[in-house]
Amino acid sequence: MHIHKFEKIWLTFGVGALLVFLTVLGVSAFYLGNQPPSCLATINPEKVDTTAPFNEPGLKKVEGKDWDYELVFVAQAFAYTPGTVEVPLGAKVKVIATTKDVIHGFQVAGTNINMMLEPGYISEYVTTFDKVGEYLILCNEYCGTGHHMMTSKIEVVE
Ligand SMILES: [Cu+2]
Repeated sequence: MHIHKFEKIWLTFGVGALLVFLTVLGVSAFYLGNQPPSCLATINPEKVDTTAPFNEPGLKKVEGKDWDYELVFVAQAFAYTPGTVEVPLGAKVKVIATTKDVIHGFQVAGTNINMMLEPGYISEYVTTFDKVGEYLILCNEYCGTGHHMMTSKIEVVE
């Protein structure tokens, strides 16, 4: 079978790109331990209100961990609890969130926090807030008639 020279170059490039991609993915997942924000911790979605830490949503200072604060959010149609939260500037925060009903999004505009909240799963993301300002939290998964009103706010203060 005759394969044209350009065809060969293109095939080599395609297969090479795939191998590079799989190598990067493999190193990231199995060596660096990167995982999706909601793949390990589970929760009974009917008992969110009585399960720690979701029985006390909001910001909490923690000791002896890799982060200084834990910021707990509960999502349900069509709101987040808490509605507004203040975070001190420069704080290393672990955002912990789940949903009580359907799938919701959890995107913090202007940051790289963008998680999907799935019923039965806990989504987590560790970040540092190093700029003062107001950060809008939006739902980016269509969840029903009030979806467009589903917001919350993080205020980073000195
Ligand atoms: Cu929504």
